[in-house]
Amino acid sequence: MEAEKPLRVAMVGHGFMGAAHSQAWRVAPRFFDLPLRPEMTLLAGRDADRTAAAARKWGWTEPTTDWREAVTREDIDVVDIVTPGASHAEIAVAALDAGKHVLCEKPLANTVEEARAMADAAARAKARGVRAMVGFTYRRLPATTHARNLVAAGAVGTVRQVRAVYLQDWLVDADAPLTWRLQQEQAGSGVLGDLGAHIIDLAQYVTGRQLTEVSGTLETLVAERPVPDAAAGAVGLGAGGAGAGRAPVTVDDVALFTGRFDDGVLGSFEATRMATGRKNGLRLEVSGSRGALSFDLEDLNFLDFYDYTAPAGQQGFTRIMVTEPEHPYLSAWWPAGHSLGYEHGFVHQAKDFVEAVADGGQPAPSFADGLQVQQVLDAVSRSSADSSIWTPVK
Ligand code: SOE
Repeated sequence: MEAEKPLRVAMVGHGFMGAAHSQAWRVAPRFFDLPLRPEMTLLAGRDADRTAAAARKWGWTEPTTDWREAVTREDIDVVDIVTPGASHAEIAVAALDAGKHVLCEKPLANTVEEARAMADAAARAKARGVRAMVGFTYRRLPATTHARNLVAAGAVGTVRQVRAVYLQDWLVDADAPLTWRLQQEQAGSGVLGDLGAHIIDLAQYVTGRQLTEVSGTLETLVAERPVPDAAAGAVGLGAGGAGAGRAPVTVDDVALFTGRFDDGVLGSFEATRMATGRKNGLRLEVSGSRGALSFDLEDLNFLDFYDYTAPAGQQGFTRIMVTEPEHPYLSAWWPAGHSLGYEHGFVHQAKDFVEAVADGGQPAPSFADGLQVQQVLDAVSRSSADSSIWTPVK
């Protein structure tokens, strides 16, 4: 039954994440019985024509080139931030201080200081019934929540080790343009914050543990790239215009780090956009005393489980098809075996956010959770700056 009370949303930004969030706001109330009815009221962007086109394409009632409208207008209840990280803090703090609920894409910010300011603003706003959530959507796939539930139920026994990788290859071509994700001032970091943030959050979510110390290496493999003509002016890459040439890459291409969780368990992490042939290869494996769990985002309807307690002749990884109605989120969708996709994590995120806003609960992950991930990212970056972590072979 459709909710009566609207929840009027303004989204700031309209790139790849803008598309994913737009679909989520449109689809969530049609598959879940939500306590509030999301309304796609306002879309804010920098360029008037492109923002108007995006609003028409994705179903937003009104475009604007002034994001502050999202914060000041009385007919807006939620500000959904899908811009590059450089603007997350300014928009989120203004929105929370104005009494708007906020959903903000990952990573929460570009620095720990910005993330802390956002978490503080969220704490102030919470006292007034305003809620904030950071968008780590991979924890909202049925298989990852099922994995978390299995670990918590002791299915793998004592957790011994965690290993997580997030492998993409869209930067293997040295002539791939210098877009905002490759600029320190826009993105805060490279693959560390872009993909590393995902595996940090997911490893912590599935194991129910938090990282307390790390040792890492960041590397830039391609030192300069072509400046995209269209973006040259927009993201401060100089005069822009045709043939603006090449500019230095100011962020990491590869992030490798080890981590120790709060109970001493060790984890290994790799995030790269240079893994030739890997398109969206997030893999998480938890090794325990009684078994193991393995998740592959490129095969996201399945979870592999190994029962170490089974008779020797019956041991082997079992492919659990996580599509049964009793599995997380699935009762709203199709019969068993009909599969979900990348976009469903965003739909589940919108659903969980609306429910938390309606019942006054604390959406997870909170901005405090986002700050903790930012602190892990910052620790990896600081560790990488310390050359003493390398021991010469001799
Ligand atoms: C990077 O290519 C990227 O778009 C990330 O920024 C997203 O967070 C991830 O979901 C897909 O890959």
